[in-house]
Amino acid sequence: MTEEEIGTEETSAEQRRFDEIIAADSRIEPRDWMPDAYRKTLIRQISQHAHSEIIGMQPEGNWITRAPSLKRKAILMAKVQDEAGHGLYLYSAAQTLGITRDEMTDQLITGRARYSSIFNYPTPTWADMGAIGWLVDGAAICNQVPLCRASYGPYGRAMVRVCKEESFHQRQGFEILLTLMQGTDAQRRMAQDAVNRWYWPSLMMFGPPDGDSPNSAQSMVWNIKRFSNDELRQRFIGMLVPQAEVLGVTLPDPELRFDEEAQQYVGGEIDWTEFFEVLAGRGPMNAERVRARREAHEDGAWVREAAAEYARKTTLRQAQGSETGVAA
Ligand code: FAQ
Repeated sequence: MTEEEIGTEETSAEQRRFDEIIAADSRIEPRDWMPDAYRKTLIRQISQHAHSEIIGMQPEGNWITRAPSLKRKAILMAKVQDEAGHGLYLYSAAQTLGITRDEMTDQLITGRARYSSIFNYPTPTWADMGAIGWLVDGAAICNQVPLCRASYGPYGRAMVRVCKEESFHQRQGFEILLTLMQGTDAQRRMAQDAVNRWYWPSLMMFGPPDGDSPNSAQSMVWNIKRFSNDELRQRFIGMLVPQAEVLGVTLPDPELRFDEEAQQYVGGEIDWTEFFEVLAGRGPMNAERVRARREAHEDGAWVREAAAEYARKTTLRQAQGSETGVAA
């Protein structure tokens, strides 16, 4: 047997082992062999997800200094910090696949990386904090609960904690809207206006319709995605309708109705032109979001340099200590 033939045989044995793990609905771990395309898809999805969490701090960060009370401010700060934490778990999960944090950051701040379309919309009023929590975190939970069972171990495990925190985020958003809806006419109008602006973009978070989703089929074979974009979007609409009734807000879709035959709510057509415009970088806030992230990265250069220097000195001290037998 030639060296090449041995190589092919080994690869197919590895491929068989990989296929068995997937077929058994078990988990692939960082040191396991995996096909290049699987690795690439995970790096793509997990890094985009991490970027979304980090860019997603900006729309709400905008209101931390203007939250209407100390209690609201404390809650909002905790939420935005949670999103930073989610970004960090996800960057770490992506790093286990062989991409560095520097590479991912560079892709983001040079505008080459995707992040969720939803974060390219402005937050002009306090009610936007309610609408983001209720709709954006609500959509995030709906999409991410099935990801807790993703076949790649570090991703699935990160999702478990992320989902627990997202459910607190969703409830705090619902409660902001409920308080506004029980307030003055002006507050009710402000809440309804925010729901009107965030409803359609939140449906777009689930990605393009199934027929235009090039990655779904393969990701479902690999047990990364468990449901299609349209299935999850449909589930989300079904969750929203009774919650909107409790809130007293109207979902801004005049065609929304309950289909007796399908036993589910069916909505009007989504404006996919808007979605693809945002993906192409032409949403209302795309340029501003990337600019703010780039500036924050540049402003933080001294922290990274100081940490690297501290690590260098610590390692040096430890090495000197072990040479002289003195603990560092
Ligand atoms: N925005 O073939 P598919 C959060 C891209 S939640 C931008 O269907 P796939 C919490 C897609 O990347 C938000 N791009 O792709 C929070 C692909 O582009 P590519 C983040 C989108 O991967 C709340 C192309 O379109 N959540 O952050 C979008 O199978 C409040 C074709 O699409 C996640 O990332 C979009 N909406 O399915 C934080 C969840 N949709 O790479 C702060 C994990 C699609 O081929 C405050 N991700 N694209 O050039 C996923 O579940 C999947 O990646 C999907 C897309 C469902 C998003």
